[in-house]
Amino acid sequence: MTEKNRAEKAPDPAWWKEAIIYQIYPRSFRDADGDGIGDLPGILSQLDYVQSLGVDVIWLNPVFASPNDDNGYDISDYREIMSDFGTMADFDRLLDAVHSRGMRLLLDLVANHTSDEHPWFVQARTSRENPYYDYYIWWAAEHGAPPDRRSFFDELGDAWRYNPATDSYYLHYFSAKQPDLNWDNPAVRREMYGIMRFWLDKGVDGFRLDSIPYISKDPEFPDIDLCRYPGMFGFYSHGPRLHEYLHEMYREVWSRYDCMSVGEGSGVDAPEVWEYVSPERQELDMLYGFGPSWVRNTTRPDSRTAGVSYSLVELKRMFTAWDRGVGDGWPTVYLGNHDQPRMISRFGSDRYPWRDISAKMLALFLLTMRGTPCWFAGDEIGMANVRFSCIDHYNDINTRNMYRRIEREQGDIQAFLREQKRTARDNARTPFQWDFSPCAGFSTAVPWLRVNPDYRRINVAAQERDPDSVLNFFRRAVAFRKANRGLIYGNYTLLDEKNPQSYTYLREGEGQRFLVALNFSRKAARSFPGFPLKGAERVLGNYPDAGTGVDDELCAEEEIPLRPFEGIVFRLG
Ligand code: TEU
Repeated sequence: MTEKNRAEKAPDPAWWKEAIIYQIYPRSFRDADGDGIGDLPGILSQLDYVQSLGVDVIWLNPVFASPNDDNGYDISDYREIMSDFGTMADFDRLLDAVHSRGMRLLLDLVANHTSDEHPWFVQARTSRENPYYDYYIWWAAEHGAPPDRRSFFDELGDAWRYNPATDSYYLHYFSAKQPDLNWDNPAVRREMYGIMRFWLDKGVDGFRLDSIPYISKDPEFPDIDLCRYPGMFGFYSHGPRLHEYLHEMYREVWSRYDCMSVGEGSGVDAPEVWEYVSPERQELDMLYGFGPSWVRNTTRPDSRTAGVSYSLVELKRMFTAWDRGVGDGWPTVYLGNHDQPRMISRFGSDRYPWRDISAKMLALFLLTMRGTPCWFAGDEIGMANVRFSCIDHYNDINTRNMYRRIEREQGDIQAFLREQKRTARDNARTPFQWDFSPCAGFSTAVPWLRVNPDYRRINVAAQERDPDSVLNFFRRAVAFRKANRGLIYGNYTLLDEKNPQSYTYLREGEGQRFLVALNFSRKAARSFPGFPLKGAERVLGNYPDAGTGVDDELCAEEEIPLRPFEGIVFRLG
């Protein structure tokens, strides 16, 4: 099938295309047993709230047994629940309760690496003759120094760690406590498919697949072309047997269940996404890219006067390229998760007077785009970056190890701490803000990570009482998406590629036509869709006076005036 044909085929309906995914970081959602750490009974106790949002699928960050070097992304037993979070009985209760409310549950599976405390690795590292040795990736010391490979979290940046008992180095793309599995070993693949089936047999509805593009490694360990792959990480997602393994996974697991799979597309560029998600290739249902984080970290604002602190033109280009890149597959959209700072601090403004209005505008964006929205818990009340000022307040291994490295290299620690206020992952991991009580109603004990002090203003209890709150607007926008299939299955067309302040697009399909105009800046803007809006009806907007109905004055014009962070959805005649 050509790229053009792929893009033109109408999408087949599927429940996961119509779903809104609500991502819960279990450690931070709700602590039921008073140890300062969120847990499964805590999530269970708040399911009415989750259901009241109108979302359908809950994605839980890893809940498996783990020594928590990387908060559950280092698994020591794939068939057990992390003791901090509860027991298997708690999990079963949660799964039942989610299902009885008509929602579904996704688990987050880490298949690229295990914990170094996983029994496989404990065995593997004892001797080269151990049957588990080949479950991991090694470089024998007699071959000299291992080839240069970078690690995300290692204090020295090195992805190899020497293991005296075997006189060899093991590979770890993440921390030294997260050794990479050897997917070329068929026994490893069988184990992983067995684990997936174990949870699907229990009734879970699918998986988010962590770091999935990294699973295949070139056993020759060639030199990396750093011009093509600056930072090396893009190279990691282009292993020679990756698609063979994903197809095998489909055959062995996904094809046997009514489930969904969404991969973390780290290192994957838009033109390649279809290779993962095109239905005819039988690999994954969806993949989410890293575009939003690149945009924020690497690009300059389009214009100093635009009132946007990053390049909106680049953000639009990125979302549009991803939409096109999936071909006849299906996109996902998101602006924040547990690895990114809070979306409002990054793409809106968490400062007075823009906070609520920009949080609502970003909700309107994600809920009117084509693709399954992945919504990160807390964004529906406009939770913002905590901006810790001292290293002791951080928990994240990424921040702490980078700090140590800069300290060792006698780099600029203060500059690093300033930068972490904007970019650190812990910004998104602070406890969920339920109410006005100490610790924001998250826990009765000292929480594992400090609560954002703004909980005294920003919390669920306050927003439940206010019909104009971000929370209640989020609910309305969710209901609006659900009620209009054109917003789910309709095509997406970008209309104002070059405008540095506004993001305007058409959604057309299922007999409906919507025009969405969003001002991403803190200044008044004008959006030019390129045609007169005659007969257009305002159906949803984030300003309290936006109202609904046909706006004759506006509709005669070819431009839409937008107030700061204003977002409007029009139904076109
Ligand atoms: O992240 C994978 C990843 O590619 C990293 O770039 C990640 O974005 C990290 O935040 C870099 O700063 C996944 C998980 O989402 C992340 O939480 C885990 O730490 C990581 O895998 C290791 O399992």
